[in-house]
Amino acid sequence: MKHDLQTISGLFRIPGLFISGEPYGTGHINDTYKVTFDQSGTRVNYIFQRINHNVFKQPAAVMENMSRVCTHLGQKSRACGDARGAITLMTSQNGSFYANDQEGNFWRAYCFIENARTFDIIESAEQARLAAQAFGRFQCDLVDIPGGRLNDTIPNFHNTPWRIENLEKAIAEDKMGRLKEVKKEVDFILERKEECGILLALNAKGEIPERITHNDTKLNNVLLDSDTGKAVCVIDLDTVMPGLVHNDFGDMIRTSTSPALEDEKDLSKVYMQFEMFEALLRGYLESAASFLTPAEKHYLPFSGKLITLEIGTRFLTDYLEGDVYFKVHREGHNLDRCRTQIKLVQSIEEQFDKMMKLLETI
Ligand code: ADP
Ligand code: GN1
Ligand code: MG
Repeated sequence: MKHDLQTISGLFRIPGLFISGEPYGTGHINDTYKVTFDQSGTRVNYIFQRINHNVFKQPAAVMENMSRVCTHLGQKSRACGDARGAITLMTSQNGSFYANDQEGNFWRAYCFIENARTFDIIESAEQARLAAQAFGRFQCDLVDIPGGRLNDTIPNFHNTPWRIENLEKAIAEDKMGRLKEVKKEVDFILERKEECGILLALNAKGEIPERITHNDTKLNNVLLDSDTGKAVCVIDLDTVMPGLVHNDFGDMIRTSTSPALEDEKDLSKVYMQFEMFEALLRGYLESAASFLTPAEKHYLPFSGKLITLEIGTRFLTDYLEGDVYFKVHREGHNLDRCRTQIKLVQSIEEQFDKMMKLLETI
């Protein structure tokens, strides 16, 4: 194990005795562990996370957002009698919501939400509807969070033109000599460069508003009840910050419409299943339609293409830069991920007219 979880557990005000801890989940950025304590003979689980401070340069600002969001959502869900609807952060020995270890890492701990699980691949249209409804409710519930604008935990996180510029820099440097392998992927992305700034331009003109968004609405960032399949809680809150609703809806299309994993090597398995898109749209509008403007709604189908292209651009940039950002588990992992994103963009483009027609009928 990379980290001494027993020592880390001493940094938090958690009652009982540490029993064990194991790596948990499939995230690309932070280190996540499921940790078990003995509390008077009962085993109680927690999630411990080491915040990746190369990615989140100001962990304290992340935790300030997170505690505000968890407090607000916790109040709302408890008022509805729902004890599992929001993440509960544990307090550290110094009274804040994070703690530093001796190596200067930032740690946080939260209650483990039991009898719920995540999915890396969508299993049914109903699941897509419920996940999208949960992310829509998440945005809706944060509309009235008190205390002013949230911190930007990663500046330019969903600034797609800036992501393209970074790709262009990586191409110019070609640090690892990998450019020759990826000419096709580079061309595909750069041919679509002009479309990347559409939403930010509308935002700058005041035609699409800034809201509080999650910004990482991967299907595996919502816990679903193990028995009923209903959405229990939206998790992974590091990137909750001001943004466009399209960041969230786009990432739902990216991660919840294809019947394949993000790193699938057989690209014939990667495509947008229209019924999943339809379920996402219906589910999301069930909870978000009340606050969305017509312009925001109009660009929901486009957001799928934009965010998939954006994440594909980031995977390709990281491949060219030598895999310094996303965790990789095999040779060419980021390139495989980039290729699935490109395949998915193609599939979205092929079905785009149909997607727009569906939107008009809802
Ligand atoms: P990452 O940034 O690495 O994706 P997440 O916050 O999404 O980290 O957590 C990783 C995994 O841990 C999730 O996919 C989920 O399965 C599990 N998880 C996270 N928080 C909780 C929680 N409060 N209760 C139960 N499981 C959780
Ligand atoms: C990362 O941490 P995780 O795995 O939920 C990344 C997202 C990407 C995603 C691609 C902070 O999310 O932006 O869309 O990988 N998070 C960060 O799978 O960069
Ligand atoms: Mg996650």
